[in-house]
Amino acid sequence: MSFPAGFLWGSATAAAQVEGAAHEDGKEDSIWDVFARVPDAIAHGDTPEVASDHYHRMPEDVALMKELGLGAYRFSTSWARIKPGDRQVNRKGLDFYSRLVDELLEAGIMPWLTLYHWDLPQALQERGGWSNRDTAYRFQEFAIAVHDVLGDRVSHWTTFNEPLCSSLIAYASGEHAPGLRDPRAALAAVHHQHLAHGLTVEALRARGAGKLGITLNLTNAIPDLPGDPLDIEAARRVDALFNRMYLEPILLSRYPDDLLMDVSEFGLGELIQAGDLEVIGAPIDFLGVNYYHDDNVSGHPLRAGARLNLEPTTRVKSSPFVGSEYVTFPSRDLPRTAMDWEVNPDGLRALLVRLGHEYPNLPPLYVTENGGAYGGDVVGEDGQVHDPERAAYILHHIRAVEEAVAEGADVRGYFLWSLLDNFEWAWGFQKRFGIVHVDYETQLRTVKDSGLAYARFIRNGSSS
Ligand code: IFM
Repeated sequence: MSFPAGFLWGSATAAAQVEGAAHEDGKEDSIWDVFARVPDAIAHGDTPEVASDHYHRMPEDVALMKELGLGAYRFSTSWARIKPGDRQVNRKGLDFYSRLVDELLEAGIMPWLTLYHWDLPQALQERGGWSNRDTAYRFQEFAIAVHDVLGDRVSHWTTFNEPLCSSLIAYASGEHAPGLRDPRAALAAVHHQHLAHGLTVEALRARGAGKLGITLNLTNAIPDLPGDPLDIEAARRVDALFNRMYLEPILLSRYPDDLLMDVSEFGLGELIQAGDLEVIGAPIDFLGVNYYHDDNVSGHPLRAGARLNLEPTTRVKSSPFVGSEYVTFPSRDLPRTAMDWEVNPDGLRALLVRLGHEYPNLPPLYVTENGGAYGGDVVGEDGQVHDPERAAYILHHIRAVEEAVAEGADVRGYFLWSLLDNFEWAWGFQKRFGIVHVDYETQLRTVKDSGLAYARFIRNGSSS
């Protein structure tokens, strides 16, 4: 395969998913520590307390990354570890990241830092969390504290990972911490996270930070029946809510008009203060794209559900924002992962190409997450983990990125999700995304066949 010179090959994790040490060295509760105590919030009662124990095994994990030949490692910083209770800076917490960055640089791996991957300090949640505008200013302070210590060694700074999840899924669907079902609070969270992003880009830019960007999880919203007006309308609403509500403020300093009409009863317009959109649209140097699957959308859930033999309760989603019930994935005849997500590499190609067509001022793109959870990841008698489906998933998606580049998309890197098996949020530990298997009893790491294939690919440009 051929990729532009300097193309970055990496892997990614997030603090709450891998670190553990949830109450060590001054770290206080994040909203995920608290959510994990709510009965039935997380599958099997799993918690992020120990997770993949990366906090204690960091040097060993960096050595593994080196063995795999990774060029970059995308990790996130835990706000509750660094500014516990949002009071003072906790030196011990920041030291962990300082040691991690040194270890990575020593191994020749570029540190790619994400400031926020969903784990708000609980103390701030108690003051309203992201539905409180003040949280945006507290985030800017947190970002500055991290930059003051790591800015000399970290070149790439991502403000937020997937704000869609830490707003709508956290505040409206109730599936993520803090587990609320309040559409107004969810839209306030969207706007305040955007504001926090813009304030932070301004502040870090003024401090001479290297490259600044944000990571969005984007999708192609496909009308179930291409000519059906209700399906087309439902897909438009999903596209506005999942894609354009994030892309347009950040890239174009505006919310889409159709979105503002769709959600008018929930007060988004009233939250926007003079000057906010200019701050939010502060120029960025890269856009991170996380891609897992498309969303196949219908405004006729019963019809589509019956045609596709879907269980209405599990496959038909309703949303206060979409206006009517709609059907999302999986509804096409494609293979699925253990998350029941369709495997559709061509969706990644199409997304990367169309972003360049739709946003003329698009900065360079990085695929900051892509990967698959599969069942059957066990260490066999031969001491190996044979996961051919994941290996194929990865190589097919890499090929899709190559095709997108050939069609003109300015993609500069690919980060596989995830380096390690980890705490998959409300799914707990059962869903394994890692290219390195983690035995949660012993914390033993075993590189899976997919990890070996990715390493060969990085080395030779092919998996053989
Ligand atoms: O594990 C998550 C990650 O935290 C954010 N993006 C999607 C991954 C898989 O669900």
